[in-house]
Amino acid sequence: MKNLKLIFCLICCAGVFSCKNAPKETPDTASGEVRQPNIIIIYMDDLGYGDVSAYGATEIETPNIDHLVKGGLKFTNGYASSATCTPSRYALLTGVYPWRNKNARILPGTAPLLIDTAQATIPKMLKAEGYHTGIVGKWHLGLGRGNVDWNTRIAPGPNEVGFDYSYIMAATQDRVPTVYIRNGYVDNLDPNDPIAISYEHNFEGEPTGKDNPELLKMKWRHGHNNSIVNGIPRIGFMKGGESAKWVDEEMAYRFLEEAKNYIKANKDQPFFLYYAMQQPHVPRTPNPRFAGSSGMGPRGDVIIEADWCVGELIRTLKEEGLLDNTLILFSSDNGPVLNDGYYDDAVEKLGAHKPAGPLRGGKYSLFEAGTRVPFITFWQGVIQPGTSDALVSQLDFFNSLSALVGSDVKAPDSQNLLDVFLGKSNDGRSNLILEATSRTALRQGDWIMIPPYQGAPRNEQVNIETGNAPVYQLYNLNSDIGQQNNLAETNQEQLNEMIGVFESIRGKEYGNIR
Ligand code: NG6
Ligand code: CA
Repeated sequence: MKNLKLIFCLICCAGVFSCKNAPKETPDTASGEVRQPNIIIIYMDDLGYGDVSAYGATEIETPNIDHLVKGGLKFTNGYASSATCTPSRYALLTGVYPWRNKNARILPGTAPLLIDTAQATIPKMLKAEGYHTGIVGKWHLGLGRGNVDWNTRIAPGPNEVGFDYSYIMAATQDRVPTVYIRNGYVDNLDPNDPIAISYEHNFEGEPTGKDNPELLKMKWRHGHNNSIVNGIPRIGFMKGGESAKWVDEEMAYRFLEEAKNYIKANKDQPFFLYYAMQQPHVPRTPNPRFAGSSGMGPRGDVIIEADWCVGELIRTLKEEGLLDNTLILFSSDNGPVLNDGYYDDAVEKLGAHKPAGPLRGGKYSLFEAGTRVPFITFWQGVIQPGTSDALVSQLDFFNSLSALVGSDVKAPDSQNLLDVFLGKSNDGRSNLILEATSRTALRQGDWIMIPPYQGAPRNEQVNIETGNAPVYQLYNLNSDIGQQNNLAETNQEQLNEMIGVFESIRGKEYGNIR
């Protein structure tokens, strides 16, 4: 019966009926051939709105991501929920605004699991509809319940919130533990060389980036001066686990290989793959094959490397005969940053490239470049290629995918925009709360309202404008995408309306300085 429901849903989604009205149970149509579409989320780390040639980059070529754009839908108003990683990933998987969870902020590698194991998640919802579910890549949503023993099964983690299969890095490439974890177990761990991790203190005799600059092949600029792994200084201290440590320059291949294997192993059943790539987050460590390929230094090189990985993934789907039956959602967890803690020529070799495109700000910022990111939907033969300016958020993946597969499970802050994602409607969200380092703003229609916030207007470490100002900011993004003209004073009516909407969603206690 499940198959039949999905056949019906597929017909719906091809435009015959509205999926929203799809009955939970539908009569047997005897065909039984069409099956649930596979779903792949390709999620980049810190890829900016302007980092993709199909989004206007002229100094870097991303032919494979462009292929998704050319054959799919390019969203120009697609948002991550937050300008940093953990909150965006939390929102993506749960359909809950990250500011509802006070712990949804950049997590250390030792943080406990952020998602409640009783909470609804996309993989759980899909699993209940017959999907096999897998994650390959960056997790950064915490593991265990505190005081994790990295030498036994690490739980709860991805497998406890809905993933049948997981092959992850715990936090970020610049944070310990620098090991891969498969279904809760550190891969290639030698039990005679157990792992110990601390974010408070070093382990006796272990070199650090701060004290042993002679051991470094990459120099730290701010933060990142604790344990050294592969000549790269990290955030946090680690001892042991030598045989399990990743080789940074091989990471892209490792994750790609895992993603391909996952697809091949699960091709005979509907699957959901969350392919969370590590590029172009720091430390930027292109495989030698890609080193120097962009002429822009390691940041450009790893974007080209990531683009190649996307191409390989598409090729695998094609070879396995799955491309016509796979919905691909492509996006990034937050906007771009150049200096994020290492000297790696990202600024020096940037040339004319504009990682944020025409947008103001970047990672960590409440201005547009913090959260407006490349956002593409691709489903060969189902989605008609085009561009959509509908307002959409990664939050909306949950309810849209739920509608796609005919599930009753919904997430509170997610909207069913399936028709928008499939290009059958341009009717996106009417509004969206955006978050950046615990501050929030309201996007509504063409407008963005940023309430007054204390704090520096520029984050000097990363050289990015924060969005903080002592006054309300109101911009019309249709006529002023670069947020240069604050209309708060001249358009009081619009401002007041937006403050009202903002406070009705956020409440009055949202940390502003009025
Ligand atoms: C910051 C790190 C930055 C990066 C970020 C997380 C310092 C000084 N900066 O604290 O390098 O790791 O956290 O990035 O340590 S994110 O994309 O995972 O949110
Ligand atoms: Ca990120």
